[in-house]
Amino acid sequence: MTNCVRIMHIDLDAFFVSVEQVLNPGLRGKPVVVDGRPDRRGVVASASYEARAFGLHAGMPLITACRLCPQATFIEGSFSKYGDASQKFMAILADFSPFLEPVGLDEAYLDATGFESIYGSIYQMAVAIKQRIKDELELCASIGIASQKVVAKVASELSKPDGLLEVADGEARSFLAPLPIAKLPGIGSKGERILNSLGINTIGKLSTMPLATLKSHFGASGELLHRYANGIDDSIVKLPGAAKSISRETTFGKDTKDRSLLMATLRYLSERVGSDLRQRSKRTRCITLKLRYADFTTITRSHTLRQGSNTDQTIFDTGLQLLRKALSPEKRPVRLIGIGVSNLIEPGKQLDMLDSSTQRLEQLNKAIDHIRKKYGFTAIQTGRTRLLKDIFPPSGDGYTMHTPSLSQ
Ligand code: DCP
Ligand code: CA
Repeated sequence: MTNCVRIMHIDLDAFFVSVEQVLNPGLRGKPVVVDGRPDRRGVVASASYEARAFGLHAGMPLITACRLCPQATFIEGSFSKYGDASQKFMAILADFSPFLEPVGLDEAYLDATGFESIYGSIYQMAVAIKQRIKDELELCASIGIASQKVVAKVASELSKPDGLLEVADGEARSFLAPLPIAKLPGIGSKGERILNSLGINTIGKLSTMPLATLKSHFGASGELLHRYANGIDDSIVKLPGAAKSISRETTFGKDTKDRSLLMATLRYLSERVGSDLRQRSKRTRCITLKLRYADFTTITRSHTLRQGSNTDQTIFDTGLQLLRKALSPEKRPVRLIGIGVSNLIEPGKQLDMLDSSTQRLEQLNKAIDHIRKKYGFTAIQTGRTRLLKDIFPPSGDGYTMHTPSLSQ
């Protein structure tokens, strides 16, 4: 048997509601709603499938939910319980494969490539995972299996609730083709409207749209949509937490003395590092700039922060100070620039000590991460990185640089 890539996407059904139903079995099989997070009062966070039959869904104003389904039980969320359940869920998955990428609380990707020999088949492995989650947590998980992360995600979603759906290697495109475009990650309600107005309502139709047309409507993320619609996604299952440091660097096509280009590149690389740092839920205490001059001499300069930080702004501002100091007055041309963070710490209790402007900055960074995750990295650009648009071609999820900035 050939060992093609097999990725699972595992997602718990009606997560918050199901945890409440485990704690209060009287609520099982009934329409139940958990209220929104503290920062999003007044909306449905999670609705049981019985409540969904009445049209209720996450994000719906509670007032509407009450009107559509007055007999539902409305519960105020208790977030520590969901955190506990999430930890147990991830621990079960980690027993099956160490190649695990948690996404949020109730979702994860698992690289199961080569595990056929242990479980008979990947499908059987998924059956075993679902069974353990049911036995130990009394929760239902839906699982999609495919050769690409994006297809596995679509499959798990489609299989809900309590589902299991495998898309054979090589079948991704034909599996996606008949589905409505809204099923494709990356297409929000606005994207759906635009595509519908162009007469595109299935992923199959989307897959045959000329790339140029997609790019004219969606910018750089048009390329990502094109790839997804065609079942192409070579992103790997990323293990979190393992890194002791995170860095990004790039070599310029032509050695440069141009300070604005150096600054713009530094900003972009800082944003890449910042986003990775936040994804790993870490803060940094040490920021390091790396420069290689045209004659290949390489220098690194570091700065230790008094307080841990995870914002793009701190990484960039510190990097910029180091850059200003490092650039020699006679201006030697630069061949490579890089920025890294180390001395990584868990956020812990430090958050309480942050002043309100830092907290606001962290919120902003999180919001940007969210949009970028949905629409691609270049969907949001700072004033500085826009300069890069003229120099590097934006690809689906960032700028294509001569040296992919992927050093961890
Ligand atoms: N969540 C939230 N606000 C939202 C969406 C979700 O607070 N707008 C929370 C509550 C969910 C949990 O995140 O229980 C997981 O989100 P999902 O989108 O996976 O939704 P569910 O798990 O509730 O349902 P599904 O069965 O569709 O996965
Ligand atoms: Ca879920």
